Amino acid sequence: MSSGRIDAINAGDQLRQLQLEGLQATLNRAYRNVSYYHELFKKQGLVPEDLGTLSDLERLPFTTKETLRENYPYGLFAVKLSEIMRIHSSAGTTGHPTVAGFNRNDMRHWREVSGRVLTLAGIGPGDIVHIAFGSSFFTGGAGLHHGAEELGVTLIPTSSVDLERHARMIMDYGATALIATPCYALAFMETFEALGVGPAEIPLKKGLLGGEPWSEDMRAAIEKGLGIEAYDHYGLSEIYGSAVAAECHSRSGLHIFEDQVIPEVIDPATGEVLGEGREGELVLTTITKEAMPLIRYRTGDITTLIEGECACGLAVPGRRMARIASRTDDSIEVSGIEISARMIEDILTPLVGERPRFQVLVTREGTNDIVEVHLELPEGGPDDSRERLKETLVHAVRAQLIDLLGSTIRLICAPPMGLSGVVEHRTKIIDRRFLKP
Ligand code: DLL
Repeated sequence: MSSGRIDAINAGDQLRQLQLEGLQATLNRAYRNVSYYHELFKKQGLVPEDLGTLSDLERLPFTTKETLRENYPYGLFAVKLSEIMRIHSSAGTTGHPTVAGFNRNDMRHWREVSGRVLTLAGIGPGDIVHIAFGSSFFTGGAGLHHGAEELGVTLIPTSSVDLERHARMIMDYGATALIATPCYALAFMETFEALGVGPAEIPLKKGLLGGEPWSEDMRAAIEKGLGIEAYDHYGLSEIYGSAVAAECHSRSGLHIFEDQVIPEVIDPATGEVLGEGREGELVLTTITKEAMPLIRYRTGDITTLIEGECACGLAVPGRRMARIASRTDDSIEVSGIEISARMIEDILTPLVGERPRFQVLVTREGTNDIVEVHLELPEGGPDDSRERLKETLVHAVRAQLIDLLGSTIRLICAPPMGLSGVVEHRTKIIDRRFLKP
């Protein structure tokens, strides 16, 4: 099977057959070679042969970050250590290291799908690609480095040089594509500005940005500031680094590489599998990875599977997903203190009831962080009682957050369903501190 070429696999029956074969091979491999998964099957009273269809996958429990931690570092490897060609690790978004191992076949797949990420963004031979990701332990850099080589672009691997050096290299070598995190792209904008180089003089045409959440506002600012088209791509170290899903020129969701992973979206609270069009936590099962297969791995990332064909018309195997808006463990550092969506929810719930609809917007004025909690007030009730509720809320949010953060806190109450126009997506926490107005 060739997993790299975009035209290799058609959607529909052919893809489902390929997924089923990949799933069965993965389950067998995990059951036979990974004691954690062997015990898990035993506990469920199952053997891999009992799972004969794709929907049977739902009969298996989830693998979580906790599982990775408990089996750190090599407990989930399904091949001998001597067969591992590469070890990568990530501090991830939760601060605990996780390890991923790749054998020769995994490296081949990884190379190919990384090339696909570039192809989807319209980057190919003739382009001069400046990779500003560190390409050591971080899978973003390593994967796209291989992918760029696979495609035969002109590659500039830079890794750890300072921003000014990066900017000068882009100018001197005439780089046409930048690969970086969105925050780094914003920092590039400022560096070019400081050097007195305007967007029209910067040779870059495309930016392939990912590795962290970024908003449409940020995309617009980066496109304007660097004079580029910016594309999103998504992945995680445990599964082919930066090459799990990527945007094409339609930029209407990210194509998930379903010849490599089976995606599910679940309700993070109940584990129930949700259909297309419903927002929840992305769960991935690998179907080609041999060294470290992962079954129903909870990514913690919140997204929606998108129904229907993409307007791009490219035969990318699989469905699309919405850009990652937030994480189940949504949290952010403000004034050195980590605040999470859960923390704000715990303050609001006793006052406005279960599952309050709110968003937290963090901005910066001078050196001061401003935290705005935008909250939809529940429907109904006379006006004066709503006013009283508002006052109580303001008091409670301030009292509990100001002591902690010492920053400026504002509570902004919106009418029911009033939030959608205020902030993009349904992200719970939005960080605009590093975005220039
Ligand atoms: O960040 C892999 C990567 C590198 C992807 C470069 C894309 C570009 P980890 O360090 O293991 O791997 O972090 C994975 O980062 O679960 C998401 O929460 C977040 N993430 C990655 N890409 C995106 C994105 C790499 N495009 C975690 N949008 C994931 C939002 C992203 N979040």
